[in-house]
Amino acid sequence: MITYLALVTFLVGALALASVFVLASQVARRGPTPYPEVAGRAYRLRLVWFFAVGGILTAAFLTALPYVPYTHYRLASGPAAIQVGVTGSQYAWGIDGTVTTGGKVEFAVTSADVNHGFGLYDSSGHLVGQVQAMPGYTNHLVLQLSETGEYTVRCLEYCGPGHSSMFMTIHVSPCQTGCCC
Ligand SMILES: [Cu+2]
Repeated sequence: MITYLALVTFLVGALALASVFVLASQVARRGPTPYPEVAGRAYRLRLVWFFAVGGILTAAFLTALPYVPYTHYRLASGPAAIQVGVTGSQYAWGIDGTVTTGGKVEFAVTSADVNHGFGLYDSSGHLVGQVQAMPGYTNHLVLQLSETGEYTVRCLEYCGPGHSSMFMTIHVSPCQTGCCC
């Protein structure tokens, strides 16, 4: 099916391209057209193109906007049910708090020494969220975790010779009464 679709797409594209060449050669045979004759048409065509392309891009942008992957920005609008402090240091993570599913979890991430990258991975190895861990500054990452189990925190910014061993496991437990939504 895919091969057939690719063949049809190629043939249609090749035909369209060949048509453009044939049309261009026909127009070129007629010789140059005086500029004042075509100027008005060209300006009108340019205006049509401007609104057509602008309209298509605006529609595509507005359609895609709800699907942007930055869910934590949307989640950040309400209060988080669970507060978890995270401190990175060469070469370990310290965590203060318990993470559960259900409600919003706000990770307050900082560093005790140099810049680190806080990256939270689920049990399948997919990156759930990430934020910089910076000395003297706290970054807030709000997530809503749907699966219980073992999550892994890895450092995503090179911070020294022990960087590759800088990870920690977080156990995400089921939602208890009062932590949901
Ligand atoms: Cu690191």
